[in-house]
Amino acid sequence: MTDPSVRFPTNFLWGTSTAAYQVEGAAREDGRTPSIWDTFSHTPGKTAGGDTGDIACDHYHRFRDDVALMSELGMSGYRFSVSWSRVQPTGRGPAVQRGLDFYRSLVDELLAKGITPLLTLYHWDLPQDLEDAGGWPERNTAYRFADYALLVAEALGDRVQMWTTLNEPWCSAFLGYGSGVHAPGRTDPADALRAAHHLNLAHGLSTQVLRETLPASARVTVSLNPAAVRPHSDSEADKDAARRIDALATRVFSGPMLHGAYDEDLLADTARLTDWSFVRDGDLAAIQQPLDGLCLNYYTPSVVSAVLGDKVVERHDGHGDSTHSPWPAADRVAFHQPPGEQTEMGWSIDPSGLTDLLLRFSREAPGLPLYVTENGAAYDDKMDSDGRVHDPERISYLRRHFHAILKAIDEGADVRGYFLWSLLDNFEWAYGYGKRFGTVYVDFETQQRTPKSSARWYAELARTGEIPALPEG
Ligand code: PNW
Repeated sequence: MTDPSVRFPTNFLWGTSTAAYQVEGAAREDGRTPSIWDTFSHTPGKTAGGDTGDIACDHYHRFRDDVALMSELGMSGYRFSVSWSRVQPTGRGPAVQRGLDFYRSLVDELLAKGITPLLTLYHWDLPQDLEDAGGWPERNTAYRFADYALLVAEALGDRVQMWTTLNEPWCSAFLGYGSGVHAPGRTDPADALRAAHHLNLAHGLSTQVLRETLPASARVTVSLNPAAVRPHSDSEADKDAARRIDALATRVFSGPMLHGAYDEDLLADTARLTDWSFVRDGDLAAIQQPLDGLCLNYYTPSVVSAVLGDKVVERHDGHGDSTHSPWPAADRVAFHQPPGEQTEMGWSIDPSGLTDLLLRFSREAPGLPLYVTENGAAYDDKMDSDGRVHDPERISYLRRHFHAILKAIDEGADVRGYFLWSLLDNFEWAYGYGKRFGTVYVDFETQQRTPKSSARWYAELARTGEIPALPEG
C-alpha cells in the first residue's frame, strides 16, 4: 500500500497562476486604458530597468499556444486575472465587448482542454481613472468594484465555476499606499489602512453581486497572503512584535472576511494613525460573506523582533527599498533574514510556514476548502547551449513545499488544489523581467516559450498525484 503521506487526494486541482498585467501585454489594444500599473511602470525610477507590462509575455495574442502548453503539461487548473480597464476602461459604465471577448475565448480554450479556470477579478490593476478619483482609500472604489464584478459575472458566469474577488489585498493596500513600492506608489500609512478597509468592503459587496448573478453551483473565494510570522526569540517583546505583524498582515483581512470584526489589538496598535471612523454601520456585515473556499499564497515566512531603545531598524522584509514602511504603526519591529537557503528574491526557504498557515485556517474556518493559489520561486534561469533550461533549485523548492502541503492534509487540512506561481516568466512588478518565477522560460526578445525541467517534473506529479519521499536530512 502507498504511504498516505506521499499521495495527493483524488480530484486535486493541479494548476499554474498568472495575472493580467504580468503576462498579457497589449496594453493599448481593443479599448484598454491605463491602470495604475501602466502609470507606475511608465514613471521613471519605479521599476527595475524601467520595465513595463506593455508587451510582457504577449499572452493576449498567444493565449491559445499558452493553453496548449498547459494541456501538454497535464494541468487541470489555471488561475488568471481579468484586467479591469480592459473590460471597463474608466472603471465606470458599460463593458467593452472586445475586452470581454478575450476572456471568453481564453475560458473556452481552457474548457476545451479540460482545464478548470479560476478567475480572479482583481490582481492589482485599478483603472487609472479610479485612482485619479482617490483610489482604494476612497470608499466609492468599493462600489465601483461591485459594479465591475457584475459585468464580468454576466459575461462569463455561464462558463466559469470558480471565482476569486481579490488577490493579496495586503499588497494593494500596504505596498501600494504605505511603502509605495507598488502602484500607485503612495506613502501614507493612514491611507493604507483606509485602502485595506475599502478592499475588504469591495470583497464583501462583490461577493454578494456574484451570489446574485452566478448559478448556485459557482464557488466564490478570495486569495490572501497571510504572513507566517515567527518571533525571533521567546521574549515577550518579540512575541508581541509577531502579534503586531500578524494583525497588520493577516487579521486585518481575515478578521472582517471570516469573522465580521477587526480585532481590538489591531485597532489599538493603529489608534495613533486613525480612529477607523471610515468603517460605517453595516460594513462588517457586508464584508463577512459565506465563502466556498479560501485561497492562500505563500512564499516565505517572516521572522521579527521588537526594537528596543533607539536602535536603528534594519529592514530585511523583502518588500523592496523604500524609506516608508508597509507596516503602519509597527515601526518598532525589525525583520530578520533567517539563515540558510534563499531564492533570487532574497526570500528564505521554509516550507513549514505553508503547513502552519494551512492548519491555522483549517482550524479558524472549519469546513472551508483551502487552495494554494500561489507558491514558487525566482531563480536566475538561463538557457543552456542545448536549448534546455535546467532549474533543479526550483524543483527542490517545489518538492519541499508539496511535502509541506501533504503534512497539512495529513493533519486534517482540506486542501483541494495548487496553482504554481507562475506558468511563465513574467513582469515581476517593481523587479521587472529580472526575476524569473516561471516553470516555463520566456525569451522576451522572441517570446519563445521553453518548459524548464521543473515543468516536466510538475507535469509528472500532476499525472501521478504522487511525490517521492523526501531524502533524509
Ligand atoms: C505575489 N511581498 O506578489 C503576487 O500575487 C504575484 O503577482 C507576484 O508575482 C508573486 O507574488 C511573486 O512576487 C507578492 O513583498 C509581492 O511580501 C510582494 C510580496 C508578496 C507577494
